[in-house]
Amino acid sequence: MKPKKRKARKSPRPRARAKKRLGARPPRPKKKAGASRIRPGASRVPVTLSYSPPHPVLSALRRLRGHRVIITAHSLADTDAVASSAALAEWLGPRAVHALADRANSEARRLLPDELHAALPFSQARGRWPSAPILLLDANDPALLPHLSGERIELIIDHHAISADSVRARAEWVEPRAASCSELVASIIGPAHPQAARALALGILSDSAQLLRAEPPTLRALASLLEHCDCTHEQLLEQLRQPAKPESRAAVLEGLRQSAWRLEGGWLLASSSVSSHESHVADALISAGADAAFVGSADANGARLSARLRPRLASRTDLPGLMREVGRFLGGMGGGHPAAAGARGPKGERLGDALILAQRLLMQNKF
Ligand SMILES: [Mn+2]
Repeated sequence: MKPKKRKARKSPRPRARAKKRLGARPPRPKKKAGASRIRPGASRVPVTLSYSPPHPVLSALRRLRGHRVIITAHSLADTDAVASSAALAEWLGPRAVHALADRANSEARRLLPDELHAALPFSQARGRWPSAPILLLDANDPALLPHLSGERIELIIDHHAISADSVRARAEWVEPRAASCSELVASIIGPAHPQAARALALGILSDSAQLLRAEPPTLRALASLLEHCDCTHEQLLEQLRQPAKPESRAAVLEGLRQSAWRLEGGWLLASSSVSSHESHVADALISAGADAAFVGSADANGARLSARLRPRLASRTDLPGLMREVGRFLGGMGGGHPAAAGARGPKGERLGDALILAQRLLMQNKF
C-alpha cells in the first residue's frame, strides 16, 4: 500500500501565531442574562443562574404596584411566609396590605416582630377592602389556606409543587426547585433595603434548613441579600439558632422522655404524646436519630399531630398526603411539606389511634 502523501500543513496559521504571540484569548461566547449555563468538566448538567419571574407575573406585579392589594400566605405563617409577604408588600407600595391567615409561628414571631406588627388579620383586611385583588405567597395547598375558600386569587408566588387539589390563580410563578419563597421575592424586588434584606435572608436560611437544601440560585440570592443586609451571615445564623425559653426546652425533654420507638422495615420510627411543642419534639426525635417522628397533643379543642421525616427519606413517601388522611381521621385536615407535615382535627379522643394510623400508613406507602 502506498503511503498517503501528507499534505503540507501550514501550522500554526500566521494569524493564529500572531495572536498567540500577543497572548490574545479566543473570543468568549456572549452570556445570555438569566439563561442556563453548562458546568465545565465531566458532568454536563445545566445550571440555572437565578430564578426569574415569568413575564405574565412580572407584568401583573407592575400593574398592581401602587394599588390596593392584599398579600397573604398559609395558615401558621413561618419566617419565609412573613418575610416574603412583608418585602413584597413594601415593594408594591403603601396601599399593599400584608394580611395573616391566622397567627404566625413562634420562630417568625421571634425573628420578625416588626414585619408582623405591620400585618393585619386576613378577615379584617377582607372586611375593609372586599374587592382588593389577593396575592398568595408560599402556599397553594387548600388545606393550609382555609381563609381563602371561595376567594379568587390574582397571583401566586410559591416554591411548593402544584398538585391536582392546588389553589390556582390568574398568574402563577411556582418554582419547586427554589428552597424558599423569599428568594423568589428577592429576585422580583431587586436590591433590598437592609431590613427587607435581613428578613428575606432569614426566610431563605429558615426554609432551606440553614442551607442544607440549597441549589446554586438559592446561594446566589442569599449572597446578594447579605450585601444589602446590616448584619453578617454569622449573626443571622445566631438569631435563627437562639435557644428557646427554658420552659420550651423542658417541654421538649419531657416529650423525648414520653417517646416510644421501634425498628420496622429498616426504618426507625418514633412517636410521642405531649401537652405542647409537638413540632419541636418531632424535630428533636429526628435529630436524635429517628427516620420518622410523629408527635401529637390533645386538649378540649381537639388533637394536633406533627410529622417529620429525615430529609433524605422525604422523597420516598408522600408525607403531606399521609397527613391529610390522618387529618380526615381526626375530623379535620392535614398537609405540609415532604419532610415536615401536620394534621389536626376536633376528635381529640382519637389521638392515640391517629399516631398508630400515621405509622401504619407510612410503612404501607414508603418505597
Ligand atoms: Mn416557604
